[in-house]
Amino acid sequence: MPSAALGAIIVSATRRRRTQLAKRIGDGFVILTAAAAACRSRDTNYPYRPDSYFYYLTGFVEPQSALLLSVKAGRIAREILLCRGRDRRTEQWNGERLGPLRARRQLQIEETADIMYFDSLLSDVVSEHDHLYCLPGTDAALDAKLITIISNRRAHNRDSTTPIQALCDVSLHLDAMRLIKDTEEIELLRKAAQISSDGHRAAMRAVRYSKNEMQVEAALVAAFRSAGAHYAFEPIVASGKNACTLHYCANNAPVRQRHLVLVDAGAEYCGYAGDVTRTFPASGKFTEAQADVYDIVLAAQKKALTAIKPGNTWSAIENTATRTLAQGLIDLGLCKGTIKTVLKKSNYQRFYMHRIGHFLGLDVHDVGRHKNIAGKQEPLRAGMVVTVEPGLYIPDEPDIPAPLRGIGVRIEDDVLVTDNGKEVLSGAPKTRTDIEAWIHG
Ligand SMILES: [Mn+2]
Repeated sequence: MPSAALGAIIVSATRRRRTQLAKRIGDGFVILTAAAAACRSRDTNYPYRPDSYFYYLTGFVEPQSALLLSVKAGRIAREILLCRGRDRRTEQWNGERLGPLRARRQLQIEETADIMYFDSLLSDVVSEHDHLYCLPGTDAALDAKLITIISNRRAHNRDSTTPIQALCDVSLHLDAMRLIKDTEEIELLRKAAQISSDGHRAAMRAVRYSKNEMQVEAALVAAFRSAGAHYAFEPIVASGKNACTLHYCANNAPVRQRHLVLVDAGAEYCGYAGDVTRTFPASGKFTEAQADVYDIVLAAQKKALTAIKPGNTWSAIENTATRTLAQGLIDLGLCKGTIKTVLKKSNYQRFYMHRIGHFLGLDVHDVGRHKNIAGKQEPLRAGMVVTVEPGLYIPDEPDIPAPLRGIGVRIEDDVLVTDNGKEVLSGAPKTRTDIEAWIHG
């Protein structure tokens, strides 16, 4: 949860974003609902996480809430936040609610109301509009209500109201906004990346005394929690050949001295995600084979980072990293042929089978596309935040030279695209020398 001072900054940003959305839409009625609490088992829930779009526009973190915006001529004509009313008995069990009265002041929203009035306010405000903006398919109950409204309007159009002309996906506008991070978001992403990096430092320090992946994970998560963060996704703590399973998450295998440990984890701070990967030796010292593979991935990451600047495309970044990885695989004897044929035949894909990175923001795989609708590469623009994460995963298979079998290495950093180039937001030890020094520190 954001502190009071931080909350105020987030709130003023959300107010500005609602105004921006109104400008983009022109005329229409926007309906966004908070995510439902997710049941974990029987009567226990997962920790509550608001829907990213709803949070982006409200900064509000309670379930059973909704935002209604009536937009006319590019301005907000009416804005209403609906939330749970105060209830002493329920709050005694489940914690304090903000309630509509305080929400109005703290969230700087013109009107607030108890969520029990949702249906009546919805039909009230919707009657003034013929374009509806929502996230179809994310809230089945709301979808059903909107379809009823649409069919009722058509059936009763003898009076002055026109039928609903369009049910629009508001993500088209919100994704375009979320893709370019504003100042407040950049601050929070910077912090999320810093806490993520600190978690990795703690994990590296813990590895020498860890007999099992779970102990490394515990050190990582302790660092996140003590910095006021959660994890943005289930951490990957993969020792030995488990590192070759891209989304490994069992995190319960023994850590052996001869293993490399791959940790892919990110802190979530005030809703914003970090996503950092480091790979380090359990013994504190890379073997020769591990060092060879590691240095290839590191070189590929360096190349890709150099290519991060406005105007460059994802494929340009991908190509420079892939070329370095492919050349490395040839040098290791794992790919046969010239660099040209290895790239052309995609032979490297046996060892590198994912993409170079993704957008990062409120979601770890954040909104935004690598290509536009026409299939053309979208160039990077200042204000985007991306990950850069090449890797090599050498299977434990008979045709592979024994020392290389089961080595998995990925190196991932979080990067802000700036006007002149980039700013790397994450900063855990990355060269072999720095990693070994830190582990022994
Ligand atoms: Mn990632």
